[in-house]
Amino acid sequence: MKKVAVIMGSDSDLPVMEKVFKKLKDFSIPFEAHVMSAHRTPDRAVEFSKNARKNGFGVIIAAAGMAAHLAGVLAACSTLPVIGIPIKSSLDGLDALLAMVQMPPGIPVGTVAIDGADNAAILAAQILAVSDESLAEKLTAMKADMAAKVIEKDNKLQEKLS
Ligand code: RP5
Repeated sequence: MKKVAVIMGSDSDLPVMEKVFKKLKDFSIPFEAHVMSAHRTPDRAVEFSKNARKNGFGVIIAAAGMAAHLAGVLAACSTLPVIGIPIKSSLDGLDALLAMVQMPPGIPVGTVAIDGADNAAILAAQILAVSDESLAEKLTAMKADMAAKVIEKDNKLQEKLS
C-alpha cells in the first residue's frame, strides 16, 4: 500500500494531528509524519513534496495554522492529492481555512474543516482504497458501525418520547 505523508507546520499542531495518526493506525495505513514549514523551512518542504511520489507516498495530508501556505506549497510541487487541515491557531482558524481553500485554479488542496483531523485521515484512506479492496472493506465497516450508532440513538430517543 502507498504511504500517507502527514506534514504539519509546527509541533504546536500535534494535539490535532495525533487524531490523524490514530485513525491511520486504525486502518493499518503506513504513514510518515514530519514538521515542515512553508515559511520557516521552505526548501525542505519543496524537496519533500517533489520527491513524495517516487518515495512511495500516495496522499499528502498537510496541516497548518495562521497564514497557512504549507498545503498549497506542497500541492504546487507534486501531482499527489493534497488534503489540507486548517489549524485553529489564530482568528478561530478562519485565516488558515481561507488560505487553504482559496487555492488558484490548477493547484487544488482538498480542504477539510478547521481542525478536521478525522475527516482528513478518512479521506486519505478513501483515496488509497480506490485501488485497495481490503481498505475499502474497512471503510464500509466503519460506515456500517456509524449507521448502527445513529439508529441506536434514534431508538433511545423514541423510547424516551413514548
Ligand atoms: C503555523 O503557524 C503552524 O502550522 C502553527 O499552526 C502556527 C504557529 O506555529 P508556532 O509558532 O506554534 O510554531 O505555521
